[in-house]
Amino acid sequence: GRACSLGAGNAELADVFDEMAVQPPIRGIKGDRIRRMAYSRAADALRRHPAAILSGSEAQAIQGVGAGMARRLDEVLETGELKELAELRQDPVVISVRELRSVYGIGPKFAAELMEKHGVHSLAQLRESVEAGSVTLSAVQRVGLRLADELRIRIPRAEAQEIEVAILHARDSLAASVDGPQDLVVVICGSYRRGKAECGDIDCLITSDTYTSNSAIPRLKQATSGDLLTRFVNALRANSLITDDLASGPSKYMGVCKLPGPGRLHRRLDIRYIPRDQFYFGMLYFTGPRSLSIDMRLRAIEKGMVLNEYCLASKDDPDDRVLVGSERQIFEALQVPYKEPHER
Ligand code: DCP
Ligand code: MG
Ligand code: MN
Repeated sequence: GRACSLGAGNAELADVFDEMAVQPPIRGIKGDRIRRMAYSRAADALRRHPAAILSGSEAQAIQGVGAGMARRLDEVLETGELKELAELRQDPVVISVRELRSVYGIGPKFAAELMEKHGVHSLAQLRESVEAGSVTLSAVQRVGLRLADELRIRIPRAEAQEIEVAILHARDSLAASVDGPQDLVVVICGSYRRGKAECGDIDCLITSDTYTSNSAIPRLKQATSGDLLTRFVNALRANSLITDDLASGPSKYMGVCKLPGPGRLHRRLDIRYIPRDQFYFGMLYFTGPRSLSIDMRLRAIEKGMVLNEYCLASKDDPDDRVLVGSERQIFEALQVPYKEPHER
């Protein structure tokens, strides 16, 4: 519970909403995405707000905070907690859904089906049912279930650094191979780049000079990514770093890695292959945190532009892009003081 309602800062209030946003749905999954977004938006708005929020009505004046959220804020400010959240934390259905959904590949629908049709409420029961043959999982869900307990453990920074070294080593061995790419740039972003002491996963961005887009709408007109991502993933596999694949596409790979040797845990690895001309926009976005991206997008809108993970462009002419050779130049273009990754 919360110690003192009067001491509740905006960040603490935002934490309550963030926790609500990650609660699994209880009354069906319809409209759940909207509910989650409302909580996340409110949390982001509170975090960004420069002055301490002392009442719901005060908060409602901020964009992103509606009447429902204002009422909840009043409750937290007055009682020190949100009853809904306290109840959700103890709700057995919610606890079961959360446990089942902690498996990579199990979404809200399947979790509900497991509970209602198969009476499966925990990972132990899920393992039994799979063993007995009454529940069938996809290959990805089987990986998720097998590694569920390991994958929820966060990665200490020292280990993330070792993984980075191993990934860069694989990059170098790929470069040294026959027709190996000499220009493959590899940067670990996410919480790791922000200097956090622990990371949830490894977010790896790669680019090469041979991969560029010439449109502001890369999803529509993307230069062919070639097979460099596949070759890079194969190199990581050849270096015994990747143990399992979860999902992949032409510019995105999701899988599991583990450092060689005894006593190591499986870790989630995301790789994104980004066109060279979009790389710094991708770096900014995938370094996060999300709140910084939101701030900078709002700043771009104020200047009649659009910022996303691909580019900074004129609102009226998406082909009128700002070309940058560093993240710093994105900050400069928006006249926002530069922040080093560890300050973000
Ligand atoms: N990101 C975002 N919006 C999302 C998801 C991600 O802006 N809905 C960006 C910001 C994140 C980055 O991508 O910092 C990487 O996503 P992660 O989920 O891996 O988040 P972090 O690396 O920041 O945290 P963690 O340590 O939990 O992995
Ligand atoms: Mg991450
Ligand atoms: Mn990630």
